Amino acid sequence: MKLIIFVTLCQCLINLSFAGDGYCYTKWMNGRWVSVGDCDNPSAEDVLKKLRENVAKKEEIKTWYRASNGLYYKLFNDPVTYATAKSNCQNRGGDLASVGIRNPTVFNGEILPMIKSVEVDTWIGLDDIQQEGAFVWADGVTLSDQDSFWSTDQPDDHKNQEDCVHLSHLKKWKFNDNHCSTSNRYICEIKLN
Ligand SMILES: [Ca+2]
Ligand SMILES: [Ca+2]
Ligand SMILES: [Ca+2]
Repeated sequence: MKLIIFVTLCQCLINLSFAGDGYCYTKWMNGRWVSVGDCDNPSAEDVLKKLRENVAKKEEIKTWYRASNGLYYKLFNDPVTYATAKSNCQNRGGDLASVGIRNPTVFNGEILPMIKSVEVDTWIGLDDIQQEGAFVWADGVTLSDQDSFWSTDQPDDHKNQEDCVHLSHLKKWKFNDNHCSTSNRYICEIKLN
């Protein structure tokens, strides 16, 4: 009897694992092991895996260019739509570049030399998707006249279809609004804590 209680106790301890807000454990029922308790939440193993992934992501960001404003930048050369560019940056923990673009020192001295290496248009984090004519930076700041570097006659919302902003290589890297579905390369910006 004592032996049975001991074995059962050991099995419980072995199978008991902390998961989310509660406990998830396996129990021998009707001839098979079944999961009992709070088993919907991620296991401790999953949480650890996620933590390791985050550390690896952070290490990767540290290989990016660190600008004088303390933020990290990387230019991605695969041509994608504005939405894809944005989500690719967000998946890495940042967004399309905004803070550094409206900082003349960082923009002219650090970002432009990076972008000028190849003459291709580049998405930045600026659009008027939410409200026509009201341009908002990726970090939520409203575009002001002070940080507007539009090329001549832009933004023109050509055919009422241009809501996403890129740096135009044909227009001396000034801003141009374009179709968001156009494929351009893009520059991400990330703040590491
Ligand atoms: Ca529009
Ligand atoms: Ca527009
Ligand atoms: Ca335009």
